[in-house]
Amino acid sequence: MEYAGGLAFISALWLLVLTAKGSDMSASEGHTDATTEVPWREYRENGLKRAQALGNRGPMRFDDDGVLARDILEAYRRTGFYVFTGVLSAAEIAELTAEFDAVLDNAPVQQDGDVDKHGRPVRFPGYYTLSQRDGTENGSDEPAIVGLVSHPLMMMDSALRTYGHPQILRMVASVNGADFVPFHESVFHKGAGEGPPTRWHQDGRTHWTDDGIALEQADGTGKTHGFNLSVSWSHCTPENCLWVVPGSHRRWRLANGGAFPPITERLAEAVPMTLEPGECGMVNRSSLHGAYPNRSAERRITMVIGFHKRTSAIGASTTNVHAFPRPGATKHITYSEDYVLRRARMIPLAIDARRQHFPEEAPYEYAGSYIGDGAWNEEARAQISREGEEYWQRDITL
Ligand SMILES: O=C(O)CCC(=O)C(=O)O
Repeated sequence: MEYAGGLAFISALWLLVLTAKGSDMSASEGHTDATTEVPWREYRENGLKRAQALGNRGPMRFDDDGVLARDILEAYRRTGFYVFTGVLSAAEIAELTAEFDAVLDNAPVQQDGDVDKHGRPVRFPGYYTLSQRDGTENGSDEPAIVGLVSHPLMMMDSALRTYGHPQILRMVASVNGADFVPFHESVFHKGAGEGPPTRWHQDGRTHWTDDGIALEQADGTGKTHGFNLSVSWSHCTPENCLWVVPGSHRRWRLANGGAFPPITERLAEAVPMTLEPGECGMVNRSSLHGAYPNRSAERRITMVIGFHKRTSAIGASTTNVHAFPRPGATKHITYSEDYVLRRARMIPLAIDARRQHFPEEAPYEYAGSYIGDGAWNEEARAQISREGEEYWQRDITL
């Protein structure tokens, strides 16, 4: 998940917004793309077939020692992504959707505005990424389209609780080690008929050799860029979902002056990562991925959360594009232990928030260390959202 317009690397979402109106590509039945001249229907069916053959989809299964089944880890490491089915309950999805719809209803009418379409003050004015509707001018009264909401853990208790989901965190520990640490969180909203594309990109920018070979080894050891977990609250179809190029996480396309293809190009080797509500798509941040503009009748909502190996984060020097209210800014940074452990506090806070809401569920026991109090209460809520000290100020781009 990469949005900000960095120097060598321009963000997915930022460009997504910038290219949304300029793109003439439509992921709709019968359309023929100018670049590939493959009819959408054929491209979609081929993609679905190839996705099904990858063997990287199914429920979370754990061995007796609590580690994710070996064949799941193998398939994730081979293909660079994995779809977990049946993770969130319908009741949890309903809570997420209701809270998110309230966040959308309170969106600013224009980027940088602080009033919503009802004339009410926006609660979190700096956190929305908007694009203009086709055919409207900047500054028109027509509300702009919300493409992304950044830092949902601060605005939606349901999102915080999902972040503390015990199955998800057990899975994360299997991939990143028991002392895993956070990355960043946001909600992608691809509105029906008007969802902007996400351009083809690889997120990882830090742990490559000079020639663009992944420091992450085939068996998952070595420094990694972590993964983005798209937690789906909607039907993610080939028309509106993320597409991934299997196996592309081993080599960085920007190395040696390389470039990413434009999203107007239908990559023959890409496959759609379709998701039903409650399913989760884990994508290695080094995988090449993107989404075509959503011209379908169904909106797509995915909350992207992510985690890193602690050893890949502490001491890493890189360009951070996530520790800002919304995409668009960058800063050079070396992550200290203090920075990382303060951010890691969001994990026990989320677990505690979830324990209070779902008392009958066995909570995850986080084995990593963190700085701060892990009890979720009104004081903690105030601390993580205090202006200038918000928890996301320590997001960890790698
Ligand atoms: O879901 C999308 O369209 C973009 C998500 C993304 O770029 C990511 O997960 O890295």
